[in-house]
Amino acid sequence: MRIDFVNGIDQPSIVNWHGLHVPADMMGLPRYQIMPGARYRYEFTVDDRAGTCWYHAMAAGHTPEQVYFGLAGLIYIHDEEEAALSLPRGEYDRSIVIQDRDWGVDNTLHYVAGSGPAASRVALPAALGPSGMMGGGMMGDGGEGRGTSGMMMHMMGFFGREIFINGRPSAPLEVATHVYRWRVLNASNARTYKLAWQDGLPLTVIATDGGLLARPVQKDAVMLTPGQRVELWVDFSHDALGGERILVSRAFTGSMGEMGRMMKDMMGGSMMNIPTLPDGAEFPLFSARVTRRVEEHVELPKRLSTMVRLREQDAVNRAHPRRFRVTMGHMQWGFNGRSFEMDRVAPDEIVKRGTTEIWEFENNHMMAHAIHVHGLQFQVLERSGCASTSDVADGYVDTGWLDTVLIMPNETVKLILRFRDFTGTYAYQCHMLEHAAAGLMRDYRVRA
Ligand SMILES: [Cu+2]
Repeated sequence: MRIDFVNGIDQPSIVNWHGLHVPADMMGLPRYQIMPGARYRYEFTVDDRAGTCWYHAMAAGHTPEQVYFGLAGLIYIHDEEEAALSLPRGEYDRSIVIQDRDWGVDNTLHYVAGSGPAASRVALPAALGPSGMMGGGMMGDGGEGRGTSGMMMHMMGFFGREIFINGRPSAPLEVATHVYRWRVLNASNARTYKLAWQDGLPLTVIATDGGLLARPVQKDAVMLTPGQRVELWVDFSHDALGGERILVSRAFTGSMGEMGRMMKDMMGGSMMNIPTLPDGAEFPLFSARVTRRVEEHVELPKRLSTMVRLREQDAVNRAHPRRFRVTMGHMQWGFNGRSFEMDRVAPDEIVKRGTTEIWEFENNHMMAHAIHVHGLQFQVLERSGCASTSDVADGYVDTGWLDTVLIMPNETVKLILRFRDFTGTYAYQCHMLEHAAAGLMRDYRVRA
């Protein structure tokens, strides 16, 4: 690929290729961000499996708002293994990008930013004022325009009241009596979805972040956290003309946890930035309406791809997995107590090229996180903690290649990763974009 990125906005920016395995200086990390009017040339070879990746803007301090206002899109990768399958193609291969948004009073998109002109200025309830729990030292570092509302959003993430599909609010999807391949991306800033059909029929999953599964799996619901993709096999071929099916996000517990409830109680739940559509609520996403009859049948393949499982015994650190604990201090998120620093890698964030490692991410916090490792696809070895018995665990699709993984409160997930070939400095982060902007992002280095 050769891509020239020209920065036509009035902020620094760069484009991150989410999920692609490319050299570190082609990843589009904040240290490569360019100024307004400048140009960055990407040149890399795509050697990933077939699948659905995406790209989005990154910029120190500006990632959440740039993605929110639209700087994101999908990348489809095809290969021969996929081409040999009879999967739905052309108009039957569709992208479904899910995002939550808020309208401002002037009917434009509204984002309660942590800084800049869009920052909301709301009155501080006494409990949250300078002497309250969110006050004190935390208010000092914000600079112009940063209010409590912005600070809280940094910690919790943005949760919009309205669901947009492919950039449009409440637009029904018109379908034919045919089988579809739906490539579903959660491009929301912070909201996790529990995808399910309203009528209770199971979903047929054929792919995750890193491409096709070995074989299709049926799920009553699928958890999709920010940054993740899932591909669904959706069969409308026996549906009646005029019929309608509704995809919903089912209720789930534990994501916002105590923190969300506490803040909601304090602020009455009605103010800007306190979600009126809480994370984990049940709500419809969109409806698919059958408007056209076609006679063509496509059979669901029994086998989809060759899934190479990475083996725990091949990991160089199998006796002592690398541990990353999500931490919080001084209104900053962090991994092991360290927040994002441009161009800084700690000694325990350096791995060796050509090795396989086990990384354990531990979340003892009251909020869920979306752990994303840049530059590769990994696999889940195991999970432990309370979420493994909750109403969320059934919705994990942990059998495929992933680049982003949901960890619920009090959950630990053990990942296996292979650092194949490129050396250089990559990143790992929470893909709840406000969390990353508030520190939950670090670099890791692959050395020769
Ligand atoms: Cu997070």
